[in-house]
Amino acid sequence: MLNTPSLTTIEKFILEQESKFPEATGELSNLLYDIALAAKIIAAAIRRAGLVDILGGLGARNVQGEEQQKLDVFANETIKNCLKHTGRVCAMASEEDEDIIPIPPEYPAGKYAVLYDPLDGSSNIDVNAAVGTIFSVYRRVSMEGRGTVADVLQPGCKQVAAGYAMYGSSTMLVYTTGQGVHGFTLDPTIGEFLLSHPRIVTPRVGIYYSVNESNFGRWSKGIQTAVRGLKGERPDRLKPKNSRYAGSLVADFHRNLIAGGIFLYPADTKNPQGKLRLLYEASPMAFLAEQAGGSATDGVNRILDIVPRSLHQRTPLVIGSREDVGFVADTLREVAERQSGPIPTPAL
Ligand code: AFP
Repeated sequence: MLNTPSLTTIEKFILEQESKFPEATGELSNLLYDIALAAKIIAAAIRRAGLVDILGGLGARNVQGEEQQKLDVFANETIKNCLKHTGRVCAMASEEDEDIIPIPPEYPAGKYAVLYDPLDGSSNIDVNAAVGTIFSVYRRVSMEGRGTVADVLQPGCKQVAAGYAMYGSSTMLVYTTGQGVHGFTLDPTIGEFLLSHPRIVTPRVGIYYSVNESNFGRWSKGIQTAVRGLKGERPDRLKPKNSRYAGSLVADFHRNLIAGGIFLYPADTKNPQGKLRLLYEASPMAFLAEQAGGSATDGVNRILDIVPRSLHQRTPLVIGSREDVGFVADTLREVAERQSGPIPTPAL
């Protein structure tokens, strides 16, 4: 007779976590399953992406005669379709949509607001490299009815859950509800996310630094000095690190989370506010980083304390192993002080 292995599915794990909070209604748990389902559907589409040239490219029609969608459009629609009818969500916001996404009038509105980047790093699709979906969940602040912009414009410290799906050599779902960070790997043979990385703790000091160094000439003096330090110019303060940059935040963040490291996307003369989006990229990753023992800053402020003013606001981002992020923040302050006098130390 075959033995049934004792596997922890994402459902079992979320239920066990929920049972620690007697007041929990199960709505957040169900919302996380909804997101996990969307991730499975997106993962299945990405697995077939390389076949597009064989089966028909963009603008081609599939066997039902429907036009094939670009994968980022597909991912965006998939998440909307997995969440809009559930009665758990009052509003959504997506990196792909200019405005807040209302819940259609035929469906009930719920108590959570969900923000997401449906396919982060999508330029990687063309070269068969890892991409991801990032999500962030807030409790609504409006009292009733359809959600409003105020429900999605909240500082990261108000998140009740955040995470990402990474579509790499395997598909993973990594999330936090403020009780540590947990990672699940999709077993494609049974279509289930199985607990593979319980309670992820990121090393205090990392071995990698990840930054697009082609921007070096466009950075501030402070960032240039800090990155030189990460490479080994400050052996008194920091062991030299190895460089790794995938150009996909999810892939770079995930590697650094597990192995230890720091990711930077600073402001530069081309992107004076930074390139990454506060609500869809920086805040959810900052929640995960802090829950795993790391930290995240825009160089001066803790990312989770930044109060957003607009849906697509950008921010510089320095995120990862706590001591490495501290090194960069210290260096930025030292260089700024040399240029203009003493600056108060921010809390990280
Ligand atoms: P895309 O989704 O447009 O590929 O952007 C990805 C991203 O937002 C983030 O995932 C990467 O870390 C970063 O941009 C890469 O930007 P550079 O190509 O400027 O290095």
